Amino acid sequence: MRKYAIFLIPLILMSCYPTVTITMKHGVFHLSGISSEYDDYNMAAPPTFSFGSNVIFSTNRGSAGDNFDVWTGNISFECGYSSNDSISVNSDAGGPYLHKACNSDANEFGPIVFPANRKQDVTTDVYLFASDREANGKLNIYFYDGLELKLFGGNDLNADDAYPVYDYETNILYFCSNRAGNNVYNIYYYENTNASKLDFKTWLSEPIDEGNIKKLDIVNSSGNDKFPYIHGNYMVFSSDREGGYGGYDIYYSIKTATGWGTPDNINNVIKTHEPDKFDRTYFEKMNTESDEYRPTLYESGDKFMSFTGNVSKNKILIFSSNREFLRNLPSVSKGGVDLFLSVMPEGF
Ligand SMILES: [Ca+2]
Ligand SMILES: [Ca+2]
Ligand SMILES: [Ca+2]
Repeated sequence: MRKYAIFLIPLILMSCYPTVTITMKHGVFHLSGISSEYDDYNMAAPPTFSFGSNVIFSTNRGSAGDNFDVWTGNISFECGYSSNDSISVNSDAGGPYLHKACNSDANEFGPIVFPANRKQDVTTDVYLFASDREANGKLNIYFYDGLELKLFGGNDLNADDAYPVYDYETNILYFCSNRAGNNVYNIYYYENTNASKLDFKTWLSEPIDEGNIKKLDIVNSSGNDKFPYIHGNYMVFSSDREGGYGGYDIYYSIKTATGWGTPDNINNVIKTHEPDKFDRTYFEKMNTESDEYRPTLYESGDKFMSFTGNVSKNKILIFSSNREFLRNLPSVSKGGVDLFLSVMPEGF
């Protein structure tokens, strides 16, 4: 089948070709181009997912498995010429994230960018990640403010803190930590009550009264609750709590006027929203008996995608998993933990 790279679509539309409506079925795509035989985790992309998006992720491929670094890469969508063609997803690894202050001989996990344009007082992008480079081997959250690397002021230096994400609507920073003991992770939040007064980067780095960092009890369980990520009124995270499909599963919570709702296993979304439109030729459940880690959620669509029918109604979720066999797919895992992309069903 003849395929056209997605960036050609606007040119096609401007010519005498008929309008193309891309039907983006929900399903799970193995990001085989960017995954490696080593472990590939923690991908993050800009909030709105374009036809082609630059991404950052964490991988230990650069040291043949010795330690994790932040790498760059990209993802692009490709569709067929007619509306009946399904979409495919291409991905490529770039290389180690170039700013030397970020990567070290220790581990770097959970990179995320707080883009400058999301908040008035952030004039440059802020890069965050977690690293265990201190002598005691504990994970702490670091950020690079465009000039230098700084420690997040809310780190507990004697515990593991990682996976920060900022909700721009409510000015709340979420992250996970095992500071409560027993080596179990919970999700915490820290409200920015100085959002209108204090420079964002100053706020991130200033020391925090530990009492201002609170557990988000509605989403936490007696198991590990990790990798919070906010998109609009959705929080997605992973947990190894009782009642899942095995190991870590992805859960979601929806925010209403009364706060975050009780989380649900994300496999239930499929049953709820679109039971008849399963395409088993390439669909695979998001949560499996293997582990599903660090989900991140995006709008699919930019100015080019918005006119293409139901594509703009979908959200895109990226996660990583150590599943070995990709059911109903021609490929198998590259090895270790690999990266996956899921197009969420309409209505999610
Ligand atoms: Ca490293
Ligand atoms: Ca699982
Ligand atoms: Ca891998």
